[in-house]
Amino acid sequence: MVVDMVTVYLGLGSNLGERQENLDKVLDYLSQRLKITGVSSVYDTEPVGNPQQPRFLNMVCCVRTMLKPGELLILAKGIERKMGRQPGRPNSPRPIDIDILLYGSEVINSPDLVIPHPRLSRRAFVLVPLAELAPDLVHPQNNKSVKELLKEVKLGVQGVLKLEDNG
Ligand code: PH2
Ligand code: MG
Ligand code: MG
Repeated sequence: MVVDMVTVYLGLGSNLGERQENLDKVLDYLSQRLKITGVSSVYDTEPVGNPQQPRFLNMVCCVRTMLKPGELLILAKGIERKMGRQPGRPNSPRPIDIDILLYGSEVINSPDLVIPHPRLSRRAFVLVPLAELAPDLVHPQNNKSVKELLKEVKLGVQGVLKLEDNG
């Protein structure tokens, strides 16, 4: 039997409560439903968009799954809710945000799900950790590698600080 496993990159962010604990917890929840094959370092990052909110911890993880994009979105939203995120408050601080960055090389434009993540190419807090896991991965729409995309934003990068490995 051919099993349709897809490689997916998820962006994780937290800027409310115990941020590191929130990231640990979300990885635990995700591992109950998906095979996690890679995790980046954790970065302390300046909030983008609404500067009046607390700093984020951001990281990226790579998973392998048979879930379809819509099923994965439902799983992600369910975990966000379980971890106390209030829906419908787009730019407010959140214990956890799970973004589907890339789903294989699929391009999806539906009202509730856009993949690749539309702001992926200009967000250093996504590209820096993503480049740790997959520097040569090619963006299916602009055909640039993660490494190239990172170089483009790097000139203007501020406030993406790698947390020291204290384990
Ligand atoms: N997420 C946002 C908006 N701004 N800024 C940082 N540094 N990290 C995030 O995860 C983030 C953000 C919307 O989801
Ligand atoms: Mg987000
Ligand atoms: Mg989100």
